[in-house]
Amino acid sequence: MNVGITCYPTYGGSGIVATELGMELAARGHEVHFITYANPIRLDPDTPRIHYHEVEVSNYPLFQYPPYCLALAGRMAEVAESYGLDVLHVHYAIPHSIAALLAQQMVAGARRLPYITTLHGTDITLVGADPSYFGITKFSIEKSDGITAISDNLREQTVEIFAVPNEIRVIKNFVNCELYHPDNEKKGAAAYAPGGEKLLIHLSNFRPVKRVLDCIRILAEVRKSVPARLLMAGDGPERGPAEHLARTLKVDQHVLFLGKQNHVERLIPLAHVLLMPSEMESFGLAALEAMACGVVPVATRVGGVGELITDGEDGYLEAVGDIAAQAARVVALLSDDALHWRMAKAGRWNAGERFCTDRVIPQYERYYTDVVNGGR
Ligand code: GMT
Repeated sequence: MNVGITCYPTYGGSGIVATELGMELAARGHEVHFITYANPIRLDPDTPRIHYHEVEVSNYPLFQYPPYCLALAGRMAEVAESYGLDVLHVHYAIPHSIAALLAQQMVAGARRLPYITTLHGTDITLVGADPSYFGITKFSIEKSDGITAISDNLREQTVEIFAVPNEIRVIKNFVNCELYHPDNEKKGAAAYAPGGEKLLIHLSNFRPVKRVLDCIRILAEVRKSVPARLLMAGDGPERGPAEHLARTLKVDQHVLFLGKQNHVERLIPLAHVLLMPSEMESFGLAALEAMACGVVPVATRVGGVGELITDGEDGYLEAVGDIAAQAARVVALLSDDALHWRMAKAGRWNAGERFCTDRVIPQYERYYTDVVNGGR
């Protein structure tokens, strides 16, 4: 098939899922066309059957806001006509879904261009629910030829918030278990923990919804009983406040702010525990990547996280903001090697059995076939 993919190319779960999906589809023989404003961060454009089409947004003094959505729609239509796209697959509803609808109408005289919208989370729970975007988000989702959501929870939320009558197919996040795997030796950890301390890791876009400050508070609590250090991978608006809090709590010597990382699959396996104290998480891709690497997640009981982590078996789920409870779980894992080993093994098994690419990519392929053939 000729598949067009649009996503946010910067750091964020939806862009990562879209990029990895495109790479996997190309490996399976599909021609995959990324239509984005920048090369997606984990995309290697030299990969066979991967094509990258940049969306250029020209500015003009009249525009206070350059009309990205229009430039995107125009580019989607051009690529669809030039390369004979069978389907457009957009990740994150706003504004990609409405751009796809415009592109579909632009090429309607020449070809049928069905589009699939994959909902990732904040496009429904936060941004889409904002009154200024609500109507257009609902409209563009309902006009989609296919809709997928990355968890049962997100599907339920979409129905509850937007009363979408269309079928929403749940296709969960996935991980490449060959690329993401445990490193039992953890030799590279010495670079981050020269004193042999155990490592905690947090990965995110440092948005308020991630509760990044909680990671610092948890580390401060954990260090009262176990010498540990914290790797903070990513960047965003909460980084400055987190750095400030680390100094205030006198743990700044034990927190390493690494910024945006291109190869998290090399970094994650060095840690023992992943902290994911989010306010909301429709699935929690970072926790899945950690589990594939034998790193045990200590997370919050929100959204779709319970569809991935079985509390007490392959990770822990605690209440949002309950620092004491999350820190106690981390301390237990860092002080009991047998417990850590058992849970890490269960997590790796869960990731491989239920969420590896081999299980999930065929679900997207089947859905493309259904949508292209006219069904939903
Ligand atoms: O978490 C973010 O802020 C990024 C966001 C995105 O759309 O890029 O992530 C969402 O999509 C991920 C991939 O499908 C999910 O694993 C995350 O749980 C989800 N984030 C939220 O729901 C907050």
